[in-house]
Amino acid sequence: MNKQFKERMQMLVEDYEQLLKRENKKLESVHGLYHRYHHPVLTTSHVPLTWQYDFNPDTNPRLLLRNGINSVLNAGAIKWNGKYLLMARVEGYDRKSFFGIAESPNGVDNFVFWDSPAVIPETDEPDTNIYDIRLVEHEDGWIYGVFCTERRAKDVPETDQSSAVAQCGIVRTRDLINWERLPDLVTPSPQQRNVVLHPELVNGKYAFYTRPQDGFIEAGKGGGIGFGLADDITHAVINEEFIVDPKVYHTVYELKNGSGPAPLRTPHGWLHLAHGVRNTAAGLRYVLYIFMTDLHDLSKVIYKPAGYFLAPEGMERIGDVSNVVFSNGWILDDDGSIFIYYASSDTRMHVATTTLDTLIDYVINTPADEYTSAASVKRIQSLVAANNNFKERLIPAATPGMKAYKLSE
Ligand code: M1P
Repeated sequence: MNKQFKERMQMLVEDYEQLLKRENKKLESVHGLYHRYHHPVLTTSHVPLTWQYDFNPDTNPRLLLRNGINSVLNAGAIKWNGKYLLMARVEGYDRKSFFGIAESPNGVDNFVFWDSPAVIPETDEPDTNIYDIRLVEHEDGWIYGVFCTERRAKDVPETDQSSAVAQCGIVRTRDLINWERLPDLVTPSPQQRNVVLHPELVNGKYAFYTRPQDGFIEAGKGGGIGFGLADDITHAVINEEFIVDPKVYHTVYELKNGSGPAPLRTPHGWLHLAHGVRNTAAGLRYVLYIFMTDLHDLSKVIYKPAGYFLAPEGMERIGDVSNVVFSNGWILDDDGSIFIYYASSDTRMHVATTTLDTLIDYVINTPADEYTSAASVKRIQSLVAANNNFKERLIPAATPGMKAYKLSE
């Protein structure tokens, strides 16, 4: 082993071990809805060195990187044997994504990847790329993973090397190690992304939230969150698909939207986390929003606060695909705590913590969108009027004329 090899190995191993031990600090929350954390929970630096380097001094005397990792993002999540597990989309320098499971004792730090990436069997039509898995413990006893499988579009000329078809792949497991691949979901739509399996049967059928789209990037006449039932999960076919949460002009989901993780059952309804996409002069902006559907009629949205719940902030705004937050995993703990796992700018994973009670309060009591500026002003006026009853608890802000108040001590 030469000196360069030895020094590089020591540096790599020391940095890696320090990172895995690093504590994550909960940040103050001004809005009270959730707490962000100081550090991302999973990054490319968390990926095992053994996936990236050949540690044989004979074949890699300079200890050069042999298999670079570009990003760690869009993780499914599950609590399993007392550990918080993220099944992350790990993307190599070669642009191919695969899934790696990392576990943490507390859900906010010390995430360590399992020894090897997950082996996902293929169907007769091999996947070119797989990503964005949603994990769900289903009432039928299996743990399912539904993910996006991407393949090159057929019948396109050789000059077109970017047209692709996205569909929903399905795997299931009992141990998160051995995965059984089922046939891809069949729906009436040309393409699907962001498909989520509902955790309970509906009239004995498997219920899916879908995201129909006409093209690979452009949602076209699709783009809302759809819903459909399949008789058999081993050959899942949705014959009738309809939109439960449409895209809407001049909202944060004007261009497209998609379900996040599987919804959570609450006494008031099913709690959903989703992403919405809008246009800006600087490109697309992805934010997270929350809504609730009826306990008995899953296709009926009963509460939907206006606007976003979580938007990219600070360093989250910068990355491979900037101005994006995306979530396909959350964990509800026995004590009512919720861990929301989200990726920023298609680059790294973060956690935000909150409670089920807080999210129920948020979804039920936050005003809904009324779609015009005038309606927004009216809403604020009635809030100001209602707050007049509590004026004695407020003092004017220091600058006269600034219509801002702060709570008195
Ligand atoms: O780049 C942002 C996201 O774009 C896609 O989401 P959607 O289909 O809603 O546009 C996904 O490819 C996702 O992985 C990615 O984070």
